[in-house]
Amino acid sequence: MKHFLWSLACWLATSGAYSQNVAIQHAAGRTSLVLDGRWHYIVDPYETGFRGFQGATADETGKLGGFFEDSHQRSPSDLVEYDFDKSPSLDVPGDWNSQNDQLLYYEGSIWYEREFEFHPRQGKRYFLRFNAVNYEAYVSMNDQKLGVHTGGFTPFAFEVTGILHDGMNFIVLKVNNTRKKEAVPTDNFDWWNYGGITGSVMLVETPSVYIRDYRLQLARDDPHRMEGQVWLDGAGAGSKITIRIPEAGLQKQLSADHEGYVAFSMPVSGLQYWSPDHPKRYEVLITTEADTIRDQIGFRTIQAKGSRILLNGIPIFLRGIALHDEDPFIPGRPRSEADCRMLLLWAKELHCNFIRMAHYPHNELESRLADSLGLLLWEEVPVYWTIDWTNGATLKNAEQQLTEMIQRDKNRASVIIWSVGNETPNTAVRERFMEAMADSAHALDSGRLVSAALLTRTNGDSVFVDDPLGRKLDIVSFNEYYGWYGNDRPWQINRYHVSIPYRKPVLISELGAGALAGFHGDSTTRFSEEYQASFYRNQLDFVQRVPNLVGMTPWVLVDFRSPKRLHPEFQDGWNRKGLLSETGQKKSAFYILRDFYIKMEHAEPSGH
Ligand code: GCB
Repeated sequence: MKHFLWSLACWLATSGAYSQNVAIQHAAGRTSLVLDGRWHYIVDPYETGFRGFQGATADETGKLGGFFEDSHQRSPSDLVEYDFDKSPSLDVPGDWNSQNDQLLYYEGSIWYEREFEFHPRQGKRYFLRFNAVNYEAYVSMNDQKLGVHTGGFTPFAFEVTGILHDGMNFIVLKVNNTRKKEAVPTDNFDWWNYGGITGSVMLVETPSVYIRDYRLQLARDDPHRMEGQVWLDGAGAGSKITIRIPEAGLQKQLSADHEGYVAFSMPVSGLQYWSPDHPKRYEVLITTEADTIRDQIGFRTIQAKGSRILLNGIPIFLRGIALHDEDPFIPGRPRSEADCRMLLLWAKELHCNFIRMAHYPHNELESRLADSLGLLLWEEVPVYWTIDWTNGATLKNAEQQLTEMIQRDKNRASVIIWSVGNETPNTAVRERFMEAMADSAHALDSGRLVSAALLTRTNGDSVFVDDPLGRKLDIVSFNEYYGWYGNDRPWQINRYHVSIPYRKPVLISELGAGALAGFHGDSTTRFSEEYQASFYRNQLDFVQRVPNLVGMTPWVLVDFRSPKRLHPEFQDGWNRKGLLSETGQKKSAFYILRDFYIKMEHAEPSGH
């Protein structure tokens, strides 16, 4: 259709301001049009959609999002040499790599387009919200530029009130997943670089004054006090807000300031606390004159005291597992709630009460599922390995991703730890960057614990967990691969002794060995199930000697795709450290860890 042809070209020529990215708390709880389904796409490796036929790219003009201003001469062929209507389509949500064999390794730009009919209602506001797009998204609607979002795993939204037409509408966006040194993550990481619109897309309706965001949690050190904030959008000073938790007999009237903001604190009694054994959630209603939002929220406290972690005041051992956000049966990013549920239920089957969501924010359905299933979570931003430490824009980007993750999941009882990174080498420049990240995490959410997966220092049989970043963390977490990397063998694991100068809770955030499901040998045969089983037996002895250990998240629940795993017989592009294979087959080590966790479960007082 004509307007599609016109949109791409016209977009390039238009300049000027565009909408700001806005947060919408609990978008799924609002009236909305879900725009999931088939979207047309055009693969554009040469950036023709941006540059026109002979023009410069945004990068060449030196402007981030410079395409908005780029009105370089374009050939008339711009207007005829593409056609969304005749182009193939992809499922949204869903990465492109898993939907077309030719796109398996594709890294670059793809244009998406979707047409829909809509009739906006008088007096309402509308927001176009993306759950996640990897990595950069340039979004327009009805030929109007909405904005750019950077970062592949967190939600963003643009207001489209006044841009929406009564009748047919269309969205065009360019998604680019090129790895870059200065990006977060950087250009080298051990997972698949899935590109595309990987989360749901919604057109969300709100009243003109609406509840943009809210936070409700127990005070960190007081289970008898509830604290929170509400942010209204479009409100004048004195706007009335009511918070109700009918089942708990709670009601509070509030009055917003001139910015629509109010913070509150109220005593509570008789609450049933949320815990893995008792994942109790309450219906919470927040009401203003024109708006009501309902959410299901669990209430619990989480504290690091001395060398322990206390859930609702009771010490807890975190029987964890690390997880990538990948459904091995696709294989690709989970697309539905059922995909997400399957992953979490495998962790439950292992008798876990805790999951490390590595190495980036996972599908937003998962923290809600974890709330309902009784799983504690560690959530992380992709500050991984060798980030561009001295680049100010990189730090800004990492902090933005951290902010968006915390904004998204701050009401989830399941989330107890924010991780600011993984295996970042100990140098002065990195220290500055990572300390800033830890400070930001604390400032953004004082009610949760902050950690990072640290590297260790090994000297002979002595292991030191003395990374200076530990000073800034509530939990000192470290990764170790004794018995796998180097010349180590499983039976040598127990020669190591760990020293940690910090008097803080300690968590082993990774330990693991590879095994190809169904490949058998003995405990000396690498990649055999027997090797991995022996590795786990020895590791489980070793970890019990680690001082102040409050939990562990072995690497990893399920084999996952990684282009860095090159062995033709055993790996074929898969990291094989899963306890389950990519076909869901449980390896011997699964049962060893499960039995250990069953023992730990029975030894623990419950946190509720
Ligand atoms: C690590 C990384 C993780 C890798 C893992 C491995 O230390 O944190 O992302 O996948 O090791 O398998 O080597």
